[in-house]
Amino acid sequence: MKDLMLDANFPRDAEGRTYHVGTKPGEVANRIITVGDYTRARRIAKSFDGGKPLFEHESHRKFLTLTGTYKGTPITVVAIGMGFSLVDFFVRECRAVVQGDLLIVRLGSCGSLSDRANVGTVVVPYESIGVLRNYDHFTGKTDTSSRPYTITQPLPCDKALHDQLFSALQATKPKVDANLFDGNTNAPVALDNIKNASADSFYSSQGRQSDLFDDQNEDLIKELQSQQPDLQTFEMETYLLNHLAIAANSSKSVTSGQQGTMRMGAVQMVFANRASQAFITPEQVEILELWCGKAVCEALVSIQIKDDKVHGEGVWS
Ligand code: R1P
Repeated sequence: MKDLMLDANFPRDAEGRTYHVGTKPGEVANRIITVGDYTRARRIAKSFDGGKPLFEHESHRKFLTLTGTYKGTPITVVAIGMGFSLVDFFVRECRAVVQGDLLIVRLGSCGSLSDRANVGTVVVPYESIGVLRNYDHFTGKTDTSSRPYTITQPLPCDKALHDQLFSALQATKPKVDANLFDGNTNAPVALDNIKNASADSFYSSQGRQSDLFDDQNEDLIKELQSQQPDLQTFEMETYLLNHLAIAANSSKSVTSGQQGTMRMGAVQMVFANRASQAFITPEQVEILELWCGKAVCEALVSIQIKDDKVHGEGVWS
């Protein structure tokens, strides 16, 4: 941090830059793609008009924001890192600097639970459940009937975004060398109508086994699959995005009409298959990220939102 922050409740500098993401009004578009890492963010920005962003900012906390236009419409990519707490920083701080409706799509990697979604497959989930470690259970500070993991009810992704994402993926599917995808001439494949689970750990709450910690997760995957038969993917962000959209849309600022709504979608690239132990190659990753980056831009600009007539003043004007 180099600038003086004002307001301890929601810290910003004198120009309105937020404390962690570090952007101010006019630097973030109403259509946002969020990703885990910088390489993916820069690959997506290759689909922007002119092949590059018009604005970029790397914050002291390592959030990377790239804003440009796609077919003339402003669009922003934010690389946030991993997990629920960074999603919370990202969504709340971007909401604070953008007026009007927000469309947010997470383009992330995931693990799959079976051969239905093999490595190299791209999945568009329609809903997500949360799998959360029940901390009190491990310290005995709860009743004896407690479970080591809390499995939430599913929360939906936005239906229109889900459908547009899947059709854009099909429309932009690249022709690839089948040798790069184990001889599968139909690869890479996109699947829709999949259920996702977002976990609060890459390890314990995704059922990975360890002798180094008491995780009590030997039966977790079986339990999840029996409760949620459509469940195919594990990652660490989508559930909280869907939850924050509900929280934002029921807030005073939205119900009073002062602020626009928030809608979430997700595209998940299968990097690992937990059943077969297969893992994606760097060549496959590059193909998927370029393909999905373009498809997500297409889907985002195909959906009309309230602010489309003017786009407001910004780095894109
Ligand atoms: C774990 O390796 C990370 O990869 C997935 C998970 O959700 C988690 O954030 O997403 P990204 O590829 O977007 O980082």
